Amino acid sequence: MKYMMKYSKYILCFAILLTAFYSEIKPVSANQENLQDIVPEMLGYNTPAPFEITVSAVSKESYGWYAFDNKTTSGWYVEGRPQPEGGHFLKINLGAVKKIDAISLKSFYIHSNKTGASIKNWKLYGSNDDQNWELLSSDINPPDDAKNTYQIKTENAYSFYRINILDSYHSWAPLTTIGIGEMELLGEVTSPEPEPEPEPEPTGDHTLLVIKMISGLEKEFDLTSTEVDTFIDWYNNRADGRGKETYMFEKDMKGPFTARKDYVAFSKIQSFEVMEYSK
Ligand SMILES: [Ca+2]
Repeated sequence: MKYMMKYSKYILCFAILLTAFYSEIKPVSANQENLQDIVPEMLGYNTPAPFEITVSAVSKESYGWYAFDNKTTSGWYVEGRPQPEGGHFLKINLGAVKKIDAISLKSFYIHSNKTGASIKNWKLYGSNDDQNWELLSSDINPPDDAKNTYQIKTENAYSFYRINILDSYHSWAPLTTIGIGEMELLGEVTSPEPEPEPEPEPTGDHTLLVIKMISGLEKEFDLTSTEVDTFIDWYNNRADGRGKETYMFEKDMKGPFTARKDYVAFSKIQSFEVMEYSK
């Protein structure tokens, strides 16, 4: 009872400390520090899997996936084409439903002056069936080559995201010239759940030692392999004339006893057998 009182105090102290510690940790709302690009460096339209990129058109081998290849010198580019309804688009299938909190856009520079910026009006959509699309955000990208980030205000998560570029700073209606140098879909990256510790392999963990005495009596001991090794060492030493005549086994006790010891005399042992088993 005395010990219980003592430990209760420690448990109470620990609980208070734990409460104090956790009350300091507040849920963090999405901000740019813990947002990461959920699209990896793309090496092709569908490499790596399961990501898949499609575009409305391409000019001069400036492929759609160049907007996700992590290189600002390359980009998706459409030059002087008629504009389809809703504008030229770049679409990515993430292969899994993921919420995004922001996007970043970097213009693909057509010319080295500011009239060559390839993104002006844009609209971002999300979908889970590639048919029904929710408008998530739209804005005007400034005519510069900086990476601009835009917050997305939606609680919905999608597997398809599509950006339509409606205009650039380098278009002559009715033809449009548009492109994206780099684009990021930014979402909160949660660390994966830790893998549960594997169950220890039970094989060979426990060993049954059966000692046959000269009297015909058999004694069985449920031991760990280390305890069996200790016994065998004693037995071999004793056979060489070293060590004590008796070996003591400690047994787990049920009942009012504080300990139970079993003594086996070397000279009374006829043979013994060791059997490993799984629990
Ligand atoms: Ca690029």
